[in-house]
Amino acid sequence: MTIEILTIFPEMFDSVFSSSILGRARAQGLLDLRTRDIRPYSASKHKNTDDYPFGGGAGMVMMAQPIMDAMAAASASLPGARRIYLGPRGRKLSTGVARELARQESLILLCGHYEGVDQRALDTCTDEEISIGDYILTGGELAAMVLVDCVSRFVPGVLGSAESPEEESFSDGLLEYPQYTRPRDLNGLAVPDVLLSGNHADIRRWRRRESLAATLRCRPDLLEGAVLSRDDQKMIKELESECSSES
Ligand code: 4G3
Repeated sequence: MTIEILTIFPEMFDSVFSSSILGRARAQGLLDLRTRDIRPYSASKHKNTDDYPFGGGAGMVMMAQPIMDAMAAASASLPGARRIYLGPRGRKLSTGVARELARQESLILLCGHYEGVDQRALDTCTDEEISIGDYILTGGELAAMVLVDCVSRFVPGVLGSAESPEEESFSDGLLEYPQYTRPRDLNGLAVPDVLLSGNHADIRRWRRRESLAATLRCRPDLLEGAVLSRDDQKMIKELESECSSES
């Protein structure tokens, strides 16, 4: 999968795209992550990319011209790519949206700054707006990094052959069960016995119960959209009665 990011701060992406799983996936040729600096596309004498808002008011607005020209160059290098603007008005990023975007061959991400972007650039040069959550950032760059990271997990091979994004938190709509590693005894803090029992059916049942318990306790709203078996529903009933009998 190829993702090209249009930004006035391309250097912000260097360490994130070179480290850990994204760095490995790029080295393996599974991901092609590139940035395109918007500033050189500015036709103005001083290569400005922002200007004062028509109608007045505080702050600056990113000019349409440099973005439109940078987008034209990006689209020529990646014909047919889905063009996404990262902004607070967008459709909210979720596991489902990430899974859908990972099926695309290529994406172009536009990062805005200041108080926003001239609406004409958004109207003519982007296909959709996506938000990573209900808060404002100083720029769209961090939002683009979050989207790239989240989408990349669903690109086949990126997590490695043993790991699957479908086994992690949220894929079945539930929160994760607790995990432990060595030592067995950490200054008196023990690991739950069942995990050392070697009984894989018991371990699977314990983990499912812990996932359901964590979801019920921390994010009961998620149970609405979760995929639940008869056994799951029985366990939830048990957990609810245990919970109401606690003080
Ligand atoms: C204001 C994305 C700020 C308007 C970008 C862009 C939050 C998100 C910005 C605008 C951002 C988000 C840049 N802040 N919630 N900052 O995904 O169009």
